[in-house]
This record gives sequence, C-alpha cells and structure tokens, in this order.
Amino acid sequence: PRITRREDYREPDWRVPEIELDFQLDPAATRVVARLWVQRSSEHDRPLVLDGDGLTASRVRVDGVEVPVEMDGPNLVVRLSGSAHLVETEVEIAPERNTQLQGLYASNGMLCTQCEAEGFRRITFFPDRPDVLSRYKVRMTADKARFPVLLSNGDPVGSGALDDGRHWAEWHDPFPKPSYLFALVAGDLVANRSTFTTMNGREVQLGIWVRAGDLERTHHALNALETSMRWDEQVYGREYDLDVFNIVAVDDFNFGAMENKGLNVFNSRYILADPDIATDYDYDAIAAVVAHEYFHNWSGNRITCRDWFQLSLKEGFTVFRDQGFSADQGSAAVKRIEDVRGLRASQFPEDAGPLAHPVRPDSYIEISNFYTATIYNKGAEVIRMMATILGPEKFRAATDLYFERFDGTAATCEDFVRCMEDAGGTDLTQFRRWYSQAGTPRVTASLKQEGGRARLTLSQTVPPTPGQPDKQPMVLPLKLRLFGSVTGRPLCDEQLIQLRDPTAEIVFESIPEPPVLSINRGFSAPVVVDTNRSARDLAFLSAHDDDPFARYEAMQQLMLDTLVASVTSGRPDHDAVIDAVRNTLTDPALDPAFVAEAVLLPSDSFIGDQMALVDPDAIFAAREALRRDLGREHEALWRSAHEAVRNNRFEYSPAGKGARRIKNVSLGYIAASGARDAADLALAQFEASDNMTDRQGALGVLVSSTATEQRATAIDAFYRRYADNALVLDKWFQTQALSSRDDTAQAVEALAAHPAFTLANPNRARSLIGAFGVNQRAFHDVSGRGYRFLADQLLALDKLNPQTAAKLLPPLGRWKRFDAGRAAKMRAELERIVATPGLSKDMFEQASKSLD
Ligand code: B3K
Ligand code: ZN
Repeated sequence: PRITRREDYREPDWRVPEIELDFQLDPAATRVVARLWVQRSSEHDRPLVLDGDGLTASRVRVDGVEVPVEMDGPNLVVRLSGSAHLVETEVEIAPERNTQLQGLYASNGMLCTQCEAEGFRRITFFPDRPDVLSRYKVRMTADKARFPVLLSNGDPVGSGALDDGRHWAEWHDPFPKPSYLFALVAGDLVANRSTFTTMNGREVQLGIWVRAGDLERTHHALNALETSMRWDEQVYGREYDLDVFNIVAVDDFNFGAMENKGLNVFNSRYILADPDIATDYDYDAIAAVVAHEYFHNWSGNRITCRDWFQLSLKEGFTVFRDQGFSADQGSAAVKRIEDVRGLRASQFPEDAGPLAHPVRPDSYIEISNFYTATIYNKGAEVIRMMATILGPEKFRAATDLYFERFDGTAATCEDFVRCMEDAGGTDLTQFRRWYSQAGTPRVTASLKQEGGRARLTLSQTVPPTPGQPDKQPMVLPLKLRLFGSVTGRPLCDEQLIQLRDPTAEIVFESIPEPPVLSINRGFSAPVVVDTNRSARDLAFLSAHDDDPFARYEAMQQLMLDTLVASVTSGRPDHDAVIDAVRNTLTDPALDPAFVAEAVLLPSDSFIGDQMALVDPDAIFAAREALRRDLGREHEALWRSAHEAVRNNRFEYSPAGKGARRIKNVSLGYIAASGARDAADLALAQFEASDNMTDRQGALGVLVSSTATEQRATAIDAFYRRYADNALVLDKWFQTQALSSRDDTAQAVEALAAHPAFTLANPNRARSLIGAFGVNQRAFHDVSGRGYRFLADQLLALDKLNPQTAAKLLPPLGRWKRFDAGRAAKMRAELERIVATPGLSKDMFEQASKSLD
C-alpha cells in the first residue's frame, strides 16, 4: 500500500469555491449529481483529478458538454483547457450496502453520512482533502413517509412535496468548508428544540434529533449544548455563526461523534441519557463530547487543517478546550485525575509500543489509524503546556490571535505555535519538539538536603521510538514545591521550572528541615517522573500536599511502588498503603469524589507498564492481595461509607455523583475483603438501585465474583430488563468482558456467539472485543486463546468495517513486553493477520507495524 508523507505536501492544483449537490435518496440506490465550479490554482497544465472510492461516473460534463469518463484507478480525471470551469458528475451509490459506515450509509432506518477523514469520496468525485474549501448548496429528495426529515449543513432555504410521495429540501451553508465537514441526514426523527441567544443577540435554533421513543433522553445533551455555547463565549470569546445548530443521534457509528458544520452527527451513546440507562460516567462523557463537537465549530471548522498530518491542530486543541469545560462544571481536581488516568491507560502504552508516532506524524498508510490518543490526548497536553508557560492572559491573547489570523483558512500546527509565540512574547523553538518527537519523556528527580539547603537534581531522557532512535532534550514545564517533613509546612511557593537540558540542578536556600518533593504538580508535563522518595515521603504527601492532583499522585506512586515490589520480590508489604488509605478515607475535609479516585489501585495494565517484562498472573495476584488486605483492614470504613449513601435517591449533581462513586468503590473493597455477605450486599444494591451507576457498579462486582447464584441472577436480570436497549446491552457485554474471573477468556468466546452479539454495530463490537483486549489477565491467558480469539474477530470485522477493526488491534502489538511463550503466540496471530488475502490497508498498517 501507498505511504503518504508530510514532506510531500503540495498546494491543490484546482480550487472548488462552489459546489451544488443533488441527492435522490434511496437506501438501495441513491443518485448523486455534483456540480463543481473549479478554478486552476496556479499556472500548471495538470488535469483536474477528483478523488473517488468505489464510484463509477455514469456521466461527466464540462461546461454543459458531456466528455468521456477517464479514470486513474479509483479517481476521475478531467482534462480542462481554461482556468475556470463547471464540472458536473453523476454517480449511483448503495447506502444500505455500506458496512464501513464511511460515506453515505443506512442505520436503523435512517440515512446519514460520515466523511472525515476521506469518506466524501465515497459519495461523489471531489478533491477530498481538507485544504479545498467550498460553499455548499445541497438538495435532497426522498420518500416522504420513510424520510420525513431531511437535514444538511448550514441553513434550510426551502422544501416542498412532490406528487409521487417524495419530497425535497434544500440547505445552503454560507461558510466555505472542506468536504470532510459535509453531512446529510434523512430519517423519521423528532427533535428536542430550544433557542440560544448569542452574546451579540443572535437567535440560534437548536435541535437534537432522535427516534420518537428517545426524545425524553435528550435533555442532558441539550443542556450540555447550551452550557458549552455559553462557555465558549465566556472563556474563548467564540460566538456561534449560523441560525441553526442540529445534532442527530445515530446507532451505528465508528467513533464518538462528528463536528459537521451546523449538523453534528453523534453516536447515540453520547446523546441518550436518563438515570435508568446511563451511568454518571456516561452523563459526563455526553457533556464532554457535546462540548467537544460544538467547540470544533471554531477549532476545526472556521479554522481547519491544511492536511491530515495537522490533525492535532484541531483535535488536541479541542480536547484541551473540552477538558477545560468539564473542569469548570464540577471538580477540576477530579477531572484532571480522570484525564491523566486516561492518558496513562491509552496514550503512554501507545507511545511505548510499535505504533508510537509524533503528535504531528510524518507519514501514514491509512489516516483513519491516526485518530489516536497521541493526536488527541497528548496533543491536548501539548496545548496545556503552552498555556502553562504563557499563563492565562497571554494564552487567551494567543488563541484570540490564532482565531483572528487564520479564520476561514486551513492551517498548520506551526501556525498555532507561532501565535503562541507572537502573543506570548516567548520563543518556543525547542518546545516544538513536542510535535516532532514521539515517546514519553522520563524525568529523574533527586532531592538532597545539605546543611540549610536543598539540592534538586533533574535529568531527562526520551526513549527511542520507531524511526526515531535518537532524541533531543525537550522543554518540560514542571511545577514543584517543597514541604517540611517534620512540620508539614510548605518550604517555598509553588515554582514553575522549565527543564530544557539533559540535566539541571536547582538549589533551595534556607531549608530548615528535611524536605519532601512535590513535583509535576497538576501533571504539568505529560512525562514519567522517577524520584528517590521513600514510602514515608509519599504517604506524607498523600495526606498533606496542597495540590490535590499531587496528593492523588503520591498515593498512586506509593501503591505502584508497593505492587511492583510485591510482584518482583513475592513478599508483599502493604502497611504503608493501608495507612495512607485510612488517612484519606477518614479525612473529613476531602471531597468524596476525590477520595474515591485516590483509594483506587492502579490498573493491572498500568502496573505492567512499569515493568520490563509483564507477568499478568503475578500482577493480578499482587493486586488482588493488596485489595483483599485493604478490604479487610478497613472493612468497617468501607461498610459505613457504603451504608451512609446506600439509600440516596438519584440526583445528578457533583455531590450525588461523589456519593455514588464512593459507594461503588466501597462495595468493591467489601467484596475484595472476602466478606461472606458481599455478594448479597451487591445483589441487594443491584436490585434496589434507582440508577444505572449503582446497578452497573453492583453488576461489575458480581460478574467478577465466585458467588455463582447471585452472579447468575444479576447477569440474567440485567439482560432481561434491557434486552431491547442496545446501549445498555453493550454494558452487559462489556462488564462481562472486563471480569477478573479465571474463566473470562472462555466466557468472552461464548458471548461472541450470543444471539445479541454482532460485529456490524461498532458499539457492540467494541463492548466485547475492545473491553476484552484491555483486560490484561484474561487477554493474556497463557493458552494464547485470547490472542486467537481477538485475531479471529478482527479478521471477520475487517471484511465489514476496516476502520473499527484496525482500532482494536493494538493489544496484540505489545508482544515485546511479554515472556517468549506469549510473545511467540502474539506474533503468530499478527503474522496470520498480515498474510490474510484481501486485508484492508487499515489492518495491514496496524498489524505490519506491530510486528516490527
Ligand atoms: N473529528 C471526529 C473524528 C473523526 C474520526 C475519523 N476517523 C470527531 C472528533 O474528534 O470530534
Ligand atoms: Zn474532535
């Protein structure tokens, strides 16, 4: 397959300032007529090449005159003599046969589109690249009974009935946009509507479109939309620019949602919520994704990307924006903890494995494979570091400058950094390495007291990654502070230092008592920090640090040190963790939501990430042993924490969420203690709960338990209760795939044969296969059956939906970290995948790179 390289970027040969699209919609056969007003962009004699993917032109006209159809592979070649022409093409496509869910496809009786990154070329011939911006006029005709609602980008300009039972609607989008932001939806939908008055007094009609039965589940999303529109005005000065803003929920969707101009299309799991079907986690994710897609209207749509190597320009920045939004809606500390946990669960492993790539990649085979945690979440951390370096006022000035300077254009990461420099009055030359170098930097920090001084020695390294054996030092903004280990008092103010050299030394004067180092506070840099802090120091910080993130971090480090020592020595010493957890649990000043995060042990896989060779069974055993001891030692505390909120009625508020969080964490520890009544307690919670958070929390505990009867009762009851709700059934599959029982690999194989399982729906596929892939112990079952199962499922899914299949492959690529027996089995599955005839380029890229 062909490799696309960033250094090969060339301006487009032809611009398309205007386009008119005419759709005769029909699930089996949709006719698409496209009229492109094209302009030669410079003096050259190259033909107009229009991207196509699986299209056949039934007719091509230039300035009204039919010309012969000339193809170059999948693309259409049109030879033009002048500098401006009208090119008209006609194709026929079959949405109901589109299982890739890219382009125009059918989902649950409706028709919808997904174009990013290169799906528009599956709808019509077009220069399908983000730096070709066009004004769109779209006309849709469809059967009125089946598709009463016809939506597209921009504003509606007309509609009417035809005498054959069909009707039409026309939409115009006044803002030039790249083809990846095109969207249309046709279906039998109803809307939850509202109006929003912008900061300059313009009225915007808002609509969240769903099937009739789901209307009552859209209030949270609508509320989140209004809140995020206001937030973007207040925090970034960004006002919405069209008269309508519509969101449509779709059941079959390859990822979370899509920011199409004025017509966001969402995976229904990020829209639909009520207490009976959605967890607190779902509620938060809905608000975050609604905000994210809305924020793209400026960071993505008004300013888009010049080419797909610049993807993090819109995604990293927009994730940073949605993180700020969420932080402002509840506990900023808990939000930061969740984001860092997510980064460590997905981005750090990516950066340490065969698929590591820079935030601005240099090449790709299939761009869909680059919608990664690195582009999104590390990209957001890179923006966050610039915001930290500039400070809030200059950062706001810099984003204002960016929005002003590049409005209406297709920009680059470099353009963004230049705005940070210009408005921030700072030189980010060395900082730019964050865009070009892959790999997670490692910092070593050691603090020594000498007389009345403290000397902090810092050093940094960046590990080699594929194609980048040697690395240059990075700019690492590190927030730090020293505390006195005797008095507990801070010994200095918080400082922001920028580590730029391989090593550095900082001396703190007048240090009267042995100091304890609090470093990378707030996770100011996305790095791994190794320190020489003792268990005592960490326990001290976990109780006294004034930065809540650092407090959480100290506890995590203490737990990690304890678990790693226990795995390697086989002689666990749990005392320090037990004491630290008691202190946290009994500190009345702490927010329960924070407490619940702080007392959770690091995941199996994060423990594995600390070790050169991962022994999944030993890690599991060590973690379970610590869980059991924590459960037993603090049984009374867990029970009273659980009991105190047991009968709370559901309320969606930070306090309500915090109570449910601590309740479920406590239930987990009660079960871990081995208490005889734990399964009954869990089943009682399962049966009595008035909300999904508590119900799924209890189900999760039971699914991992050996209490056969209660376990089966809950699994069965959950299934029957939600048999006709696909989003909740996904949770049923997912919870079982995450089970810590010994028989999970077999159980997952059986679930794949369950009548309700299907690979055709991405949510369902991810709920079982994706969850299984991150269940470290079950997936790495020493028999190798987990590897075989994953490979079999991926090969089957690749035939339907390569994009979703390829996203689920990375767990197989971690073979270097496992013992020779497991590694050989993992490699064998990767080799089997690569050797499969007819493999998609999505899978080929992921699997072949994972073998290196
Ligand atoms: N921009 C889309 C992601 C598109 C993924 C294409 N493979 C959603 C988002 O990041 O907001
Ligand atoms: Zn995005």
